[in-house]
Amino acid sequence: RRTAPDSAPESDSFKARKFTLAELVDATENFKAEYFLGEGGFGKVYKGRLQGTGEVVAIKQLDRNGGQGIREFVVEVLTLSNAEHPNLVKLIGYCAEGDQRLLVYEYMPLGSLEDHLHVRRASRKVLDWNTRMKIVAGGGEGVAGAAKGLEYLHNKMKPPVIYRDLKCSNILLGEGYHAKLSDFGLAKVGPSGDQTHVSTRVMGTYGYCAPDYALTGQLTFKSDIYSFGVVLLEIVTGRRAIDNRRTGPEQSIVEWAKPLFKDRKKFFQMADPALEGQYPVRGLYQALAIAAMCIQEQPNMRPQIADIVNALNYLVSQKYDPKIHPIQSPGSVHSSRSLKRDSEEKFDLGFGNEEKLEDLV
Ligand code: ACK
Repeated sequence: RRTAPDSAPESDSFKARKFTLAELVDATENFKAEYFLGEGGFGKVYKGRLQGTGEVVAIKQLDRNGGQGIREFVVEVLTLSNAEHPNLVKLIGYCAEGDQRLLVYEYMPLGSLEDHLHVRRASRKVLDWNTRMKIVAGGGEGVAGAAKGLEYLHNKMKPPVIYRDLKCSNILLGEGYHAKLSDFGLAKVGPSGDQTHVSTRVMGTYGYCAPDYALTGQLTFKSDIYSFGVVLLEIVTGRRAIDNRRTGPEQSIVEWAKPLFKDRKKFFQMADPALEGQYPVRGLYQALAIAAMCIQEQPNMRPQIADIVNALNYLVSQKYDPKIHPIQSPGSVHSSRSLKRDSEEKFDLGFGNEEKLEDLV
């Protein structure tokens, strides 16, 4: 079930192009309001069309708020110039003129996963189960998902990279919901030699940040795995990582999920109501099992990304098919014998158990 590793490119095989400010002003008709796509952590993003090639791109104009923005700019150019993978947003080029810092990326026509999951639009259908799994895990015809992008950063890049800011708003979607990771301003080169962590100032996004990293500032690959677990939980449940419209422990998706993970009869309560029961039961269990392992408090209990990719490859093969999967509702499902057998044999999700991911699928 393991897919062939896709090797990292030679470091000089991909070079970001240097743009002049005039070229990017041209491409966006002087950053015209109608081309504004949105505002990310580090600046405003515009859609543009490059003169000459006609290529449609996304142009991020970094905030000019002192040194931090510049550092992120350099990290992003260096990280992405050295990376090339179908699940990482391609950096086409950059511009550093006067105090202006801009990054030019491939344009991702469907926008962010955050927007698809959490913003209802009349013009758009709710993401169905199969599409959600494709985004996270990939699906058929060599289309890999967000997890593969993380695997590339952790296991294929030389030196390996900790992403540090994995969240739904940084997962962008191309045609056919092909998912790519974006925004590498916080990325860090991973520990080398015998080191298990790099010590840094704690940065990232509240709600996605691993508790061990938040507490100690010790950043490990397992910090990204925790964030991945939060993203997977959001995808399955439709809840936000932090939801300020709720009160108490329900505000945090992790605090809400932990007690539910202890009782498998409650798993059905966790499926996004917007799915209207249209998901394969085993798929729901497996996705939640993976998420539960990723968000464990102890970093060394969290799985490695390669194991997650393996488990997800299997999960994505369990497509939802309305002809063979009845629509689920909490009441109807508990009486299903086959489900009981599946769940009791394979999914004992007591929090902190030491089952390997392979055993779960
Ligand atoms: O959710 P969105 O539509 O997708 O709004 C945000 C906004 O810019 C701030 O990050 C969008 N965005 C960022 N990078 C790209 C890109 N490469 N292609 C298309 N949209 C992008 C993101």
